[in-house]
Amino acid sequence: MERSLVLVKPIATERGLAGAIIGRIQGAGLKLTALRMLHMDKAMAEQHYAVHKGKPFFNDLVEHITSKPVIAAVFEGEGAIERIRKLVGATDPAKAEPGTIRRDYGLDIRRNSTHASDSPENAEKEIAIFFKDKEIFR
Ligand code: FUP
Repeated sequence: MERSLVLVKPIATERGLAGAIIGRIQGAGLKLTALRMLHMDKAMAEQHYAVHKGKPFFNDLVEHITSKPVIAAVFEGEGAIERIRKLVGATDPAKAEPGTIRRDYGLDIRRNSTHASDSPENAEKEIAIFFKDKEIFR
């Protein structure tokens, strides 16, 4: 079974969209196995976005993700990563397909409402940043 880490970013948590975003993923048949609301600090954000360190948008990205609380979730299912990435849509909401989460709820490329893991390796790394093993259920 594959696992994916999903973050409802500050802009979407603040706008009351967490239920809708999590509901879409559950509605597509993925199993919710962990959930928490937290305010990420800078160290946590830099760890989560480590692959983007040094890129021009890195500081703004860290600033947004630490600006207000996020909701972190683990979903499990066959092919979970690709299925969730499809539901979430392209990074830039303006380029995301109609009916995707980012197209419907994102404001711009940085405030695109939702993060979803892009590979099994990254998913496991990201899940470990947010959850202890005993906090994930099956
Ligand atoms: P994604 O995997 O779709 O979340 O996209 P990336 O890993 O390429 O980017 C991670 C985050 O960086 C995105 F959610 C938004 C932000 N970003 C920018 O702010 N500007 C860019 O040009 C690219 C990404």
